[in-house]
Amino acid sequence: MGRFHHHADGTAHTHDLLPADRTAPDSVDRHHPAGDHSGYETGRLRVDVLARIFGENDRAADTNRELFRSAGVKVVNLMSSPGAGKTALLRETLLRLQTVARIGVIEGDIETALDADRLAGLGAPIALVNTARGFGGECHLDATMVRSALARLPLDELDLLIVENVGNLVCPAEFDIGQDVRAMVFSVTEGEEKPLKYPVMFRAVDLVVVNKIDLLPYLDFKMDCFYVNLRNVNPDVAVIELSVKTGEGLDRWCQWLTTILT
Ligand SMILES: Nc1nc2c(ncn2[C@@H]2O[C@H](COP(=O)(O)OP(=O)(O)OP(=O)(O)O)[C@@H](O)[C@H]2O)c(=O)[nH]1
Ligand SMILES: [Mg+2]
Repeated sequence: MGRFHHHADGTAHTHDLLPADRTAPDSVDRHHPAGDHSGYETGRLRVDVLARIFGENDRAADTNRELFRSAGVKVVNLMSSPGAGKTALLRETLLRLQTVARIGVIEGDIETALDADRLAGLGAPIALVNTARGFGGECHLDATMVRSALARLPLDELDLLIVENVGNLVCPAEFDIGQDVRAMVFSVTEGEEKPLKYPVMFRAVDLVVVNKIDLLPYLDFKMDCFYVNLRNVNPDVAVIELSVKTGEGLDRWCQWLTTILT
């Protein structure tokens, strides 16, 4: 039987019992993914289960990649811990970039259409994936879940597809969804040590958006220390500091997105 995937809040998921495909980014040691899979049994069985899960996801991600390539759409996998500002950033992105590029969104959440609703009415097609509906309430999107949303998007008419992953600083980093680039939103309210504590995520991404800099005057957050920690786990990662609330730095984010299109 399956081993449970225990979360800090005491809930558990049967990660290894679900049929969905999963994979890890190249930078992740697949035999010892540093996600919170501590509930798995150790030893040979654990290795076999994870290898099967990630292998199946790899194949599904390759299928997605081919679909994206033939449709001529670039894909961003946008990740973060809950509440870092992914949806807020996406709202501003749609408002600013809809005239430049045809953007679609896959909105990933365990439950509710709350975030999808926040992005509605801005001219972009939105496909919601609730992992609690048919995907065991998983704490991340995997390639099969993303694939399930593609039929609800006019892929051929899009230039850019942004996938808002489930808010979680661990698991989403381990699953390839067939994206071109991975980006994460990091909020300064999370603390400067987070790259050291959650290295898999910070190592997996091409860009770190440092959000909520409007709050810096009210926090003890040490930006210098954050950069040291970040460079420690991912020396070459791009960084954009911004505030979705004030708009500061949003032009650099939009510029980064448009460079993906070329
Ligand atoms: N002060 C401040 N608040 C922000 C900023 N960006 C987002 N927020 C707030 O942070 C909260 C969470 O933002 P969301 O956009 O819902 O975050 P999320 O990453 O989409 O959250 P999940 O989808 O639940 O993982 C909201 O109350 C936003 O208004 C910012 O730049 N500054
Ligand atoms: Mg959100």
